[in-house]
Amino acid sequence: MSSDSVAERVFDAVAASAPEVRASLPGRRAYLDDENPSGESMLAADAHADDLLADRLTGVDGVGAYASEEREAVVEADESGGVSVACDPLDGSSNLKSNNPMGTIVGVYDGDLPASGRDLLGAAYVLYGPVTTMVCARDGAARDYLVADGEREDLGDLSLPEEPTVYGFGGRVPDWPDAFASYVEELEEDELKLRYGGAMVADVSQVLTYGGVFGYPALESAPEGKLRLQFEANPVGYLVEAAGGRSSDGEGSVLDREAASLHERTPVHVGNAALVDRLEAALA
Ligand code: P6P
Repeated sequence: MSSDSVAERVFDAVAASAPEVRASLPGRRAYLDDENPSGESMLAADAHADDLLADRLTGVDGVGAYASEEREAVVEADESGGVSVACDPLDGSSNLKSNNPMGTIVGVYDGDLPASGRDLLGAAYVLYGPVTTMVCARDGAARDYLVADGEREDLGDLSLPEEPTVYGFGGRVPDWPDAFASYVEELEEDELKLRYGGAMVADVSQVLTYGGVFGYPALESAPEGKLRLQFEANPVGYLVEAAGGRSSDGEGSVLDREAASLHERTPVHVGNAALVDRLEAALA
């Protein structure tokens, strides 16, 4: 069975689940008592999306394991062996209260987790915006889709625009290291516009649509940044690189970053190659 067919089947299962995830949001805006493995509060919507996707994705032929930001350990599927799917079931769920966009991120890894980004066979995100869209990538190519009634409608190849226009970075400005803050000042002088909405998928969609750079950098108070390597940085880095851009943990592609534990965090920056190159030069 070709790994591509498994990756495509995972993408189809995520698309098929999208209407149910979206429909589940209105009634699940309350916080649960428990926290996720990263110590963050969990919404009822996080738990529901995670349970739904775990059930669907462990049922995909060729998937041997499922892991998510919301679960301490990897869930073994019935079938032994096969690919591992790493999922952020509801990325940016804190946007639910303010009714701003959120997403679902998946990475399809060839092997056990935690894995290197170079082990990715494919990656995708769903964006729950005014309409539901999806970006999928495998074999070095990214494609854009509309998701209607759980089906992917192909909108064609996705490539980063040549000319960047937007940027968005997480963390508080006073908590940015000086070298990073200076880099951002230069972007402003280059007339890039600030676009930051608190959900990685939505902010990366701005970058893929208009060109630019998104990141959650290393902070003085948190040198590892905030975003998770397995569930956010690797899959999104893979997508943006497939769309002709670059990813970086500040030194090199996030896909090359050593994975020591399932829930580890990493600084991550993605976007037009020239802007990411300049970032690495600024931090060197
Ligand atoms: P902050 C959402 O919680 C998330 O993991 C990403 O989707 C998003 O980019 C980031 O954290 C937002 O973090 O500190 O701005 O709330």
